[in-house]
Amino acid sequence: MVSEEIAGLRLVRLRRPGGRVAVGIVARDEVGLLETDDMLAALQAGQLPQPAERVPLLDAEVCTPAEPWNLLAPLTPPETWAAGVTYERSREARVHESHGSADVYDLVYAAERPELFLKDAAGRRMVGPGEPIAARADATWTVPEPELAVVLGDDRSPLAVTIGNDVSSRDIEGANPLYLPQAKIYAGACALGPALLVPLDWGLPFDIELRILGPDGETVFEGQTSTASMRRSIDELVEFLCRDNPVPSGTVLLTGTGIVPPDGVTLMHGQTVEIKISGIGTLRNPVAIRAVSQERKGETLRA
Ligand code: DO4
Ligand code: MG
Repeated sequence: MVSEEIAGLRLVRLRRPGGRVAVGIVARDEVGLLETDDMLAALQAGQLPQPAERVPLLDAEVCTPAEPWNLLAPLTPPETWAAGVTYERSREARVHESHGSADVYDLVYAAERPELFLKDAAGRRMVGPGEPIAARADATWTVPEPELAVVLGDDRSPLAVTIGNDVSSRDIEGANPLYLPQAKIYAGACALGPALLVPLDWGLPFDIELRILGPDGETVFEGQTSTASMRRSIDELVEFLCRDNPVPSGTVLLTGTGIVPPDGVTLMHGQTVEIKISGIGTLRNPVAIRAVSQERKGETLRA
């Protein structure tokens, strides 16, 4: 896919071992650190100050900083919501995984009211760049969902975009649409990052690419789409989300997937998921399988 680079301000959050967290402005292959660790405050400030310190980027696409700095998720949203069935490809996949028994997906695709669900709160189930996303121990079919994610400000207007991975258990969701929260909400089911982009032109479509890589770096699946194929606008999704709903500042809204891997593909231990969105960068996460002890008392993540 030929990606048109989307211009705008690109921001990341870095941490130094031992504590200091700083918001930084990405400029080519370095990050200019600001005095603040508060991404939301930086986004809402009218004008940003000159960076006080510069950190080289070893890889500007995935935003890997030089040591001793580490990349963090760009923010910890108080709430993360997601829209569903906003692309024709997602509508087809839902009808297929439910063995054609549920027409709710056809109906919601064409309806005035979108599907919206709560994906996470306070970052409890969210990971940042480089951290493991997870498949549930009781799921047999887990897929990544690469989605444009929108950060909302005080007045609930879109402040910035980032990349979101709405990792989902298709077998659980396909068994019964009422199982959707269990298919979508569990530890490691959401990834955000690597950067936030404040686009100069909010009207331009974003190209989205997904790659699932095997343990030796081989491509297991790759696909592309564009937000130009999305049936609904960002403004429409935000308006529905905020209707009679006290959505807090810093909330993130994932806007739905337009890329669905074929039936044989399920996320497995040792794989890596890469999602690239033009202008934002590439979000890369290894896959872990959640291992539950026989008594289901304790659980651990194998990454
Ligand atoms: O209806 C199920 C959710 C679909 C979804 O998450 C998506 O389309 O991205
Ligand atoms: Mg989704």
